[in-house]
Amino acid sequence: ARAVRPPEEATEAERWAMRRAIRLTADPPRRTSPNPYVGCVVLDADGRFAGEGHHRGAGHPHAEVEALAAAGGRAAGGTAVVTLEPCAHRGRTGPCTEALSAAGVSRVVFAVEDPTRDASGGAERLAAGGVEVVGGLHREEAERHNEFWLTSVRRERPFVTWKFAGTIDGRSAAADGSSRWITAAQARRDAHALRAVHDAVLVGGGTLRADNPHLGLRHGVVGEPPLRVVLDSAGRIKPGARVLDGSAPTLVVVSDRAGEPRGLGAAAGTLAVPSTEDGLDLAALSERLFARGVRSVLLEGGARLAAGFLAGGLVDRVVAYLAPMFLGGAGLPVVTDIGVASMAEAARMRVEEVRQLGPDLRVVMQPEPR
Ligand code: AOF
Ligand code: ZN
Repeated sequence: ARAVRPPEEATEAERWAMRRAIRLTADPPRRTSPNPYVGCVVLDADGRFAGEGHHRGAGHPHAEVEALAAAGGRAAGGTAVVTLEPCAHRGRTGPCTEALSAAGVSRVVFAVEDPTRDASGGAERLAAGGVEVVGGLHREEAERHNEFWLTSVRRERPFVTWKFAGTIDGRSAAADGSSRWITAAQARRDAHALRAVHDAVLVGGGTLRADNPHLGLRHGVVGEPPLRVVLDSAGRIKPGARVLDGSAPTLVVVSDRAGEPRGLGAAAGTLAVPSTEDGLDLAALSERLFARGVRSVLLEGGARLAAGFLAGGLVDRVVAYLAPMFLGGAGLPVVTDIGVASMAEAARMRVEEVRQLGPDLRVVMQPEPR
């Protein structure tokens, strides 16, 4: 097969089309999981705009098919510019390589290689069929727009964002347990909005019992509510728990050694995962959530669950809301023991962004590879 050409070979019109295709995947924001965000722009044989489309979610046509339909006969001899390598497989819908060939497209420009086992290989297939293929155009920007999906498919577990609110000395509550409020309204609203962009929200058993959280969308945040996942290794959740109100799907995670929790009715599904001496096996939990189509998880607490994810190398991003106050060593830590005894073992982060929200700081970090 002929090689895929480098991004330098893309024309000005194709660069413009790729920026537009990437924008199609972002505006308006919506959840497509377990599928990726994909946008496609078709240019005619003279390099003029002929049609565009984006993917609306699992079971819906792929972006290429939408864009080809919009372009109609003008696709023949033209170029398809797409944010993800066209698929070569028959999944819920047919292979886009075939749809592109059938439409008579003579050139395909894509941004990011498809990382899935099932669908990859489209670029080689198209090139072998005599279509000119350019890969890697605006790769970084396209990666950013599909970060959750690409990362999760590559790691075969969901992208995990750990969010916490704490004092500048890393405390999430005072010695007496009081924690209202550490951060001010603006930070709390911002934190809340993170729920709308993740597939699932996860809390541990301690938080479930202590806070009885609802985990839904409030504060005027619009969107599809995320799956509420609560850890309840011993199966002790109370039927009156607020996560069981039926307003959004809920999954109760139990140890495969414990019995099924009773009295949940239709309000929640259950997922049994293996446990270790430290509690539920979080790597196994992550894999199982991925298998159920969850591509991103917002980890909301508590300190022990965060420690498990952090120590297990299962955190992909940290969003810390830090209040300018001290609670001192008697306060409760935002994260419990992560097995670090020396500086050499510290869980180091790279700062991606720092912002002030009202009186508080918002620091976004990514773990350094260990
Ligand atoms: C999409 N939308 O626009 C493109 C995708 O189950 P299926 O048939 O929808 O196939 C999903 C896979 O197809 C997906 O994981 C990705 O590898 C590939 N391309 N998927 O959902 C699209 N172009
Ligand atoms: Zn496809």
